[in-house]
Amino acid sequence: MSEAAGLRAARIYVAGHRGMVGSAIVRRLEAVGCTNLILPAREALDLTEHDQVRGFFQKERPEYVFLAAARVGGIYANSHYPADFIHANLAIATNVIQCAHAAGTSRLLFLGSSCIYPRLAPQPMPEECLLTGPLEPTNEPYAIAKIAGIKLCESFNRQHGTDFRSVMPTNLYGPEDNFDLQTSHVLPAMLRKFHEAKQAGAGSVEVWGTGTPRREFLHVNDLAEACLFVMTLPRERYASATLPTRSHLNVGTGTDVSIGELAELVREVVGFKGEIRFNADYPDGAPRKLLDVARLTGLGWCASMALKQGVASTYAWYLRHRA
Ligand code: GFB
Repeated sequence: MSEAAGLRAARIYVAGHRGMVGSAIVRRLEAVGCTNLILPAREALDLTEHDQVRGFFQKERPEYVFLAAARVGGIYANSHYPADFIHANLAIATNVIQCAHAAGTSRLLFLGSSCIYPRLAPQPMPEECLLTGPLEPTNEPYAIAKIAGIKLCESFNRQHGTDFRSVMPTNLYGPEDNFDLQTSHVLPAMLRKFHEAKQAGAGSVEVWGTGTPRREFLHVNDLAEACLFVMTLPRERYASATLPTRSHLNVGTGTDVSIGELAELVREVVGFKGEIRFNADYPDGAPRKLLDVARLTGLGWCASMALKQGVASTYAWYLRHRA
């Protein structure tokens, strides 16, 4: 059976299936003909509770697991709730990975984040610069939990011969994103701020920081496609593509923009005519985060959604569902 046919026939659990990333993975799985999806109600399973997770895995015995569940947020949320970020993400990773192994899951894909790399990593950041320098302080607790997730997968593979893989996505955006101005990431925050300023006839919009940090933005539908691509790579192919560590693969677009350029783009898409004001009292965070995506492109996958098109379609989604 081909890898794709194997996935279609399998019992698949998408952890975090109600979030932006998990719901995009579910849409993609359904689009390629996967019908055997295990999607428990949020109230029925708390992934930070080991006994609940063990009971769920023993009962459902998923063959494939996409581990997209996480406590996530932007620079403000990461800085203000560090205990929640490290605790919830460590608990989710240890519970799901250990219980998947105990229940005989054949393949698992753990989703991390580009903030696992050192604050001053070489740009673009290759997979092998993991653990080569200090992390960005605004999200160190979250990054440590994500690094632990990678190392859990790597260690279970080494000790138990499992086939647990990891992908590190760059900054994501798209439908089902969080548009709360305190806890969201920059792109949904800007869509909402510019939209509300336009509606109110305001003269300016405040953007946090200096506008000089650079970020790479990947549409969540592209990420979902990449996740299925990596999940269905033959085992030896994944192993050789991730040498020497055999630990993880970056997922990004290969291009970045400054926060100032992003603000201009969002202003244009929303149609706001006023000014952009940068407030340097807010932190900038990492000066630049651009992933080196050579390994994934070498395997045959690259992102297809242009940033302007992705921002426009996300704005349309926001208008329909959240405005
Ligand atoms: O998206 P963001 O919160 O996360 O911020 P990070 C990116 C940049 O946008 C920072 C600026 O320089 C912010 O100061 N920014 C400007 C804004 N205006 C706004 C705004 O209204 N809201 C927000 N949120 N930012 C996160 C990490 O870092 O990235 C997480 O904290 C995770 O751990 C995530 O890795 C992908 O890119 O700085």
